[in-house]
Amino acid sequence: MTSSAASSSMESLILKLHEISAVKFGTFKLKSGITSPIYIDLRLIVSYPTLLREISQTLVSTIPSTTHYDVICGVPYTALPIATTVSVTTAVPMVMRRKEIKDYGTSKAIEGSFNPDQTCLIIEDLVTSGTSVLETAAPLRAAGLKVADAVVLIDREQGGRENLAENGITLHSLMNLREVVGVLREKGKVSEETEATVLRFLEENSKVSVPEKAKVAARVSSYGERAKLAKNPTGKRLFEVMVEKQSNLCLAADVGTAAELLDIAEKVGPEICLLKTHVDIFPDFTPDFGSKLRSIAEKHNFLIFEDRKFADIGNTVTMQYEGGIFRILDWADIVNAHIISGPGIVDGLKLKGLPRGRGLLLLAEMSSSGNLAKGDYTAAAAKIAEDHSDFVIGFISVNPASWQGGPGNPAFIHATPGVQMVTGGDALGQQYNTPYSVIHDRGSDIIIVGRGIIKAKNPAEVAHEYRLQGWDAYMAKCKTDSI
Ligand code: S5P
Repeated sequence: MTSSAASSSMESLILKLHEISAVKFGTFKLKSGITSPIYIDLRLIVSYPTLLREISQTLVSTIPSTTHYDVICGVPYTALPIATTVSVTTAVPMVMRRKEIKDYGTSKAIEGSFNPDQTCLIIEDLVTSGTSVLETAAPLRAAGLKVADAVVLIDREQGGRENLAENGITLHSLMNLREVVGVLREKGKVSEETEATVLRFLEENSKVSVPEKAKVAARVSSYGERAKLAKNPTGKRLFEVMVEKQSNLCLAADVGTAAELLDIAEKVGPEICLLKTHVDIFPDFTPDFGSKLRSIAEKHNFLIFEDRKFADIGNTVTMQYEGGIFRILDWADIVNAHIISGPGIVDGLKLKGLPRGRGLLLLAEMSSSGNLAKGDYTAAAAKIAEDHSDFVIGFISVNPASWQGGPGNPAFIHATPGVQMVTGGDALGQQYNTPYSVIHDRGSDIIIVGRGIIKAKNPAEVAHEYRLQGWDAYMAKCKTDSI
């Protein structure tokens, strides 16, 4: 399409969108919390099939001819009819991303047939920060598809383009808000004053690129720098392993037997910095389990974290840590503890653990819905950690960016459970966030992934994808730091 043809079809679209009230002026509170003088609601277009076809055709002409794609995927829900129309008119097959993964049936995140090495173009109606596009790119990439481009009808110019570029996605947009309001002003549809208000809003909000929380999360140092700050040898080692393996992935290996655990540790070992166990679920636990797991950990260079969640008084936990059938102290580099019983629990565990160079994570927050670890409780965990920074290496946390003062002392590691490629939960209260959101927006350092990996057909492959996503989110955060 020539540029004048392109601009006249853009003009015609803007006028039609205005006519059906898909473009509104007034005072609107956006999802991001900011108040906008302009609001675009493209959900309406399903009622105007001719317009839907026109949008789809114009959108296709926006994609540079050099852009290669084998399949397309619309971001649910508004862009689904657009993607479908594009697919029907261009005969390029479509795939669909499920917003919620069913825990029955096939449990697929991506519906449709495709080959894992194909390239997928993402189609979106409106981009603000780019978060929705990223949420769709994640499961597509996890399924093996390459995602390098996204095409959008309207770019709100609020950081989405930059955010997507940081994640390897080039954004192609048909128009931006400035153009929308410019055309409407030119055609006498809005007043000069309204145009000025919108332009002023865009000026003032052009840098709403990352959520406020992410800025808090974006603290200075890299994992490598932070290794130097860690006082505990295991905490230091963990940071170092993360850098050596470019991995901030912890596998929650909640499999049925010790034999299965050793098997998955061997397979997924190259991808992870940490392997988390719940040894008390194994019917076949034997005293040589620890040494077997340690030799796999040495071979693949990862640390071992027994998720024992100690909760008793200091004296009792010393015995639970060292004794019993499991003899956790002998083989687990890291254990964790609730602080419900007060700081004595840390003293107790430290008594046994510190001489062996072990480390402790405190449960400052939990991922399950309705949990009570929040507010003053979380703040108390942070304080206990500071008082025992020789033994405490960090926290199990969920949203350290929201803590007062953010994730805090960079010597401490934040590890976050409740991670899958898509947000959602299970039937028993677990709540999931994406790797990007956990590392980049919520200010954590390590993603703890269980069923997202162990229930996959090929756990090693999926773990690889989680590693890449976790690491990319960390790299994106490092870039934000240097701004
Ligand atoms: O708050 C928490 C703390 C932990 S350690 N929520 C959690 O889910 N965990 C653990 O993380 C939980 O015991 C399980 O081993 C893992 C999450 O597994 P997934 O299958 O839901 O990813």
